[in-house]
Amino acid sequence: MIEGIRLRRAHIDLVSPFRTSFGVETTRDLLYLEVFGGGTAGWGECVAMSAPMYSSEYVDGCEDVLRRFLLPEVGSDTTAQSFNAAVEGIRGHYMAKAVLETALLDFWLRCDQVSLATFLGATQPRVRSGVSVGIQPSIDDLVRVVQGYLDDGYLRIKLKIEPGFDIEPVRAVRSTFGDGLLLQVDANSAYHVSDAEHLAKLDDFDLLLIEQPLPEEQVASHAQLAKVVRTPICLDESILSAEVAREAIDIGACSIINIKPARVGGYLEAKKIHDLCFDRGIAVWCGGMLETGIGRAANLALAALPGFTLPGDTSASARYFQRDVTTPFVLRDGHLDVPTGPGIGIDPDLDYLDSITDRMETIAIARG
Ligand code: OSB
Ligand code: MG
Repeated sequence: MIEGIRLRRAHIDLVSPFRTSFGVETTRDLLYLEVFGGGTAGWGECVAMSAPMYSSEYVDGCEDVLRRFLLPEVGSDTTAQSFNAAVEGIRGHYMAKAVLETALLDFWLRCDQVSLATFLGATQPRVRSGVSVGIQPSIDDLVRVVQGYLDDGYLRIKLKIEPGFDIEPVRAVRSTFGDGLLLQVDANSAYHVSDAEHLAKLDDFDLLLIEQPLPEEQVASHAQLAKVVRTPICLDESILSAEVAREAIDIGACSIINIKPARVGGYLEAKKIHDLCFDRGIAVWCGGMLETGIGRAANLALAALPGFTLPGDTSASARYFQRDVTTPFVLRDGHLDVPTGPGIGIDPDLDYLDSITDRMETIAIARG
């Protein structure tokens, strides 16, 4: 039975600034939920950033929505499934919903001694790791940074691009590292459909995909773009549910989907998107939001499902943090192991977590 929920706010520095077309991240502003009862604790990590630049959500906003609308829905026997049903009428706020869904899933799976990977239907013991490379001050810097990640063993490189840092950086990386490199780009919505001819210049570089070139709301424009650009289009920000995914696939807006559980309200919806894409022959891969070990563990469970045929952004702990909040995830032959323990399969180092915690509060649950 659930006895209460702890809400914890913390922060952790990134090993290097991460620049995208929407801004620069130097620190992760963290929110964790811990659903506890009977000596068991289930964990969730909120992926929202400090500011609403990737999407409209931001971490302080998530805390507000959790306190006002989501946490009051939790009673002593609330499951992830019953929670989702209870908050169906609350629009949006996917990342806020996802952190609570994950903590509930982790709590009950730990009670039942079942791993999240098994629960979701994972078929792989380890997953191939790619790495997302931020926009660099110069092309020389970029080539150096990519070299470092390849030396670490990453199996796929994703370059962040924006207008003014796109064709030439991609050309330089492709010509330096050769045709064998699995290479893709992510624009984080920085272009307009009128940039189609410009983006088609990327077709020369044999990229696996171009991720989210246009704004989130412009799903239909991606279908237009797909008629001009030969590089496969992958959607990230636009895909907010399995229903949106179905529509996007139906109109030809994407041939690949980046599944981020937190962007779609949690692991149960993420699994639905996986199943839909599996049926429709749409390749998927698991994205990331610079998660610490708590969020990463759960993403690895999902990434082990059979439809995840492309390497994800699920990188090792050392790519992000000097010291992670869990036992570090370490790259071995370019792969990360999928946790096998109950629930998300890993526990935070509470002494270390306490040392980076800014404040913590226990929230009483609704009765019944
Ligand atoms: O668009 O995929 C993205 C990080 C933060 C916000 C959005 C994105 C990203 C990444 C890095 O690309 C993913 C990761 O390594 O966790
Ligand atoms: Mg992306």
